[in-house]
Amino acid sequence: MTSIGKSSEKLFIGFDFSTQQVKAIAIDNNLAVVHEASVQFDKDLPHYGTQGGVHIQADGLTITSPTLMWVEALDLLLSKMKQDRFDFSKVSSLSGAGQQHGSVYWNQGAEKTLNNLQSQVSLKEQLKDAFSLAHSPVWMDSSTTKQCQQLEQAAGGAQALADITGSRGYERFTGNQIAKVFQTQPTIYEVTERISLVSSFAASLFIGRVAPIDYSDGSGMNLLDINTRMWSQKALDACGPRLAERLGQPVSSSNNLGSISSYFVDRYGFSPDCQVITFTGDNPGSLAGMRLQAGDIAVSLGTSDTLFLWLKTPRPALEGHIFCNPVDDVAYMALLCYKNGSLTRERLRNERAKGSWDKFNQLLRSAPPGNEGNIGIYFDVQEITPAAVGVVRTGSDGKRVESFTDPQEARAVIEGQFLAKRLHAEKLGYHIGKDTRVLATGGASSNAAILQILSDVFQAPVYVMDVANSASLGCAYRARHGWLGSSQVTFKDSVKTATEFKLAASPNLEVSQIYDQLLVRYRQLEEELAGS
Ligand code: ADP
Ligand code: XUL
Repeated sequence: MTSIGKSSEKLFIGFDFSTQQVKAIAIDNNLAVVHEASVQFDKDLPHYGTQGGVHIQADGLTITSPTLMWVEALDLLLSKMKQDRFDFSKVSSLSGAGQQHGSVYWNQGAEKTLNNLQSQVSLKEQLKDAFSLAHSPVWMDSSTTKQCQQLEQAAGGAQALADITGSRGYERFTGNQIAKVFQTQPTIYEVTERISLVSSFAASLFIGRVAPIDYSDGSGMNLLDINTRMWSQKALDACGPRLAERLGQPVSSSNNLGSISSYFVDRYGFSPDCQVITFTGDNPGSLAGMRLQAGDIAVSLGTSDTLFLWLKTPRPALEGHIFCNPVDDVAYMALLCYKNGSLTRERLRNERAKGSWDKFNQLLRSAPPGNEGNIGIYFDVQEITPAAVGVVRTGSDGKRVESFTDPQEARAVIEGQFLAKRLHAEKLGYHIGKDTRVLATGGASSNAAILQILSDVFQAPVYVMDVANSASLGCAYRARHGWLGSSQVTFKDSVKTATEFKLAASPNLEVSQIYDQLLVRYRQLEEELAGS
């Protein structure tokens, strides 16, 4: 076997500590992927007994992952790469992402242990006493409703908290999780020397000291003031005493944290000059992987539908999240999640088109854009954006109707889903401009008829991209950008040579007014459903 990487080549690695696995993607200086590796928690580390990487406690609300599992996974991942003859000595820099919101509680003395890592002994062995809480709360946890209410109250209400931190109080957001630890396990809180996010925890392993939290992932905590990019004292005080010192100062997501710890040099053959660039959240990492630019919108049409927006001037709302932008320190990004995505589309396809996407697309094409004024909302399960459930249909006169014909129903579900995306994007401050590009990914992005409707509703061209592993790829890009020097070159320029996206649909400009009008009516209908 030959080793991976030409002798003169510079390599950059992006890691992703996600819910079910740890992944690594290495790229060369031309941004081409040269190596990929992963460790699946359930399969490769079965002794932790996780399912989907997590433990669900008896209350059904508390969801955690063993912190030491992530530590062991990193050594295993790097050993696998070493076995594959990946040449670590060529890595100029690395960065990474973590699942958002999850938190790690470092025990007293942990920083000292991190500083003195011995390369002959595994990380797991050396860090077995490093965590004051053995089980890290993760993003799936929803056990902190009380703490969310307390925090919103302290901030002056849900909207006031959103205005400061970018989001109203959310159970999975880290400030509320920390408040729960302080309230229910005060002795653990007391002995906790530092608190990290999953992202900054992973970076800490690489640099051998507790790494700072970055602005972008830090925005998923309900603690960072996204306007000043500093912790909000009001929010800190509501969550736990002397919290600022436990969190440390937040930093720009492109900060260079310095050289890799000698543990990795001696054990895996990294160069002592390998630089570690600040880690961030997986969604911010994906924004970098998709190379989103000002004005772009990324739509992932998967099991659930997700939207990322690049925003210059955000307007925090009660739905959706505003984060500081991971690749531009004066910009923002928004994240919107919709639970009723592909599964709802599939239900309608099964009911109206005998389970065939081809037949479903014929139905879509046989009803005109705007569906002659027929609108439907199909929230089969409790929706996140907005919090509502149920199915409603109205005809062109605005009156409720019980049913639609097959073509009307097919078009109503797709137009309704895209009108909802445009509505909530605009509520968060998004404006469709002449340079707007919609970047579509996920299972349904292979469907040309669906993408045409997306393009018509947003009145913007739709491009498709294969973004499997966008978070780790994005962090490999970020590693290279940080290494080039974020003050020397913009992120956008640093990824210019990456493969172009494919144009999949262009907007029919004649239908722009139809959708402007439909959007007003859709908004009314959604407000009625959410208020009922
Ligand atoms: P996940 O979010 O779980 O990673 P994917 O992005 O792979 O999921 O999307 C899976 C979904 O893609 C399926 O639920 C399926 O309904 C949808 N899908 C696959 N092919 C098509 C198609 N041709 N048209 C519309 N939807 C499709
Ligand atoms: C985002 C969120 C999830 C996690 C999953 O707010 O909770 O997307 O980041 O990894």
